[in-house]
Amino acid sequence: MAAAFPDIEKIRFEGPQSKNMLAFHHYDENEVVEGKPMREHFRFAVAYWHTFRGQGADPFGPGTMIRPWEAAEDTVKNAQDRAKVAFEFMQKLGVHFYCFHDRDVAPEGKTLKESHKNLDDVVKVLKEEQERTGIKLLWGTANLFSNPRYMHGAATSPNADAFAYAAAQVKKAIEVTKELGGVGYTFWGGREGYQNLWNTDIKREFDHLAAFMHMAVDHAKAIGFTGQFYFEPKPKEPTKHQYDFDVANCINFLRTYGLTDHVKMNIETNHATLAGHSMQHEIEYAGAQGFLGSIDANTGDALLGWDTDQFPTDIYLTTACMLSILKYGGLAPGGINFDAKVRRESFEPVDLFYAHIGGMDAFARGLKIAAAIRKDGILDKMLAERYGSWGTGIGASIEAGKESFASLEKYMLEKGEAQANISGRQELLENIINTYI
Ligand code: XLS
Ligand code: NI
Ligand code: NI
Repeated sequence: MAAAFPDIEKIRFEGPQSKNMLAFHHYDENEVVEGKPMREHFRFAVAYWHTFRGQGADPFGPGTMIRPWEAAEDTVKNAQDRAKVAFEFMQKLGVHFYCFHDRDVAPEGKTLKESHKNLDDVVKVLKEEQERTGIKLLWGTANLFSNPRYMHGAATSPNADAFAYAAAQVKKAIEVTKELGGVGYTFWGGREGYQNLWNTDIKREFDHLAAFMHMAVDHAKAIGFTGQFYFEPKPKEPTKHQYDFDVANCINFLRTYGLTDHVKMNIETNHATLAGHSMQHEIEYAGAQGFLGSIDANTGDALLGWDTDQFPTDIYLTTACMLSILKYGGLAPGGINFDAKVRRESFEPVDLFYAHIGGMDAFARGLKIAAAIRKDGILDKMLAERYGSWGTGIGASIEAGKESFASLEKYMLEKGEAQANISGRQELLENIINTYI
């Protein structure tokens, strides 16, 4: 097979001064930050579905992408060739992980049996390519939303056969993820949600989703798959209410149904903003509760209200992400998957490189800025001051569990008034962050 990107050399780190836009200006995978090389901080992954299956179609028109390696028909042979293109791309880019849905990598057959066989035939090539390049699978997943059989959902479908079909598909997807040495497996709700409460038995659907996830955990155990399971929150789209709404909602679901030992969060930026949160909020929420797993890095558009899945280039965003990720001890075995697509108007193969390079550089800058802020300890110092009243006296005594309403009433009756508050200094803090950016 001829090279798919013949004019593109391996993307190298050339430093901030370089004018070469097919080079990294900030991402130097070997640069050590807080005791770890950048490549280990990020564990960047390419999303197979957007980068190798995205056609650029939108509700107003068909695809625009020029992809010379795509044949007219979606055959297994074409899928195998495409897999080689994907590894050429990832190797040239210098990314060490990828993520896929079963139906991204291999065409769906006429029967389940044929689909399984198609998948196996492509997985063979993926495995060879992984061995050839050392690139690994960050997580696998199953597409339980494209086929019309899943129009009402998969695990939460009112049609029990749709549930059964989805189970068969996820069983196989976990098996091939294991076969490929995948370090994780993700559940994103697809069409698990509702369009209308008049036709929906919500309690029954929650129970079914939980039963489905328990079956996945049981099957992983049965076959010896030890990768991390992730649950990916998204509040809406395609349904008007997705059951995996946001991190808080997902954790509540996992707790209710006894799944907390097996599943962590895979948090996506554009999903956070659709839920009315910031990405920083979602990472903090998951981190504080011990559920920070992996990241789907992208960004929305402030003027568009849907999941536009753009590549992240905003240094404020990546700084906030990296501050929180460092705070909670990093992502591994998770990573940063670019669940992002080039714009419909950016239709040439080289745009795939520009897009990923930009995202990787934006995260590298975010990491360096976050590390500098942490090194100076300015946020820690201001937090320590703000919560100073908890360090000694009555605060320390409350935190130690030694006080009650009665003892606190006695304390306040004697003291008469609470000590004066100190300023929140929000503007100062925002100015300080700007001095680092
Ligand atoms: C869609 C989701 C999807 C998951 C994987 O909005 O982000 O891409 O990451 O199924
Ligand atoms: Ni995603
Ligand atoms: Ni998304």
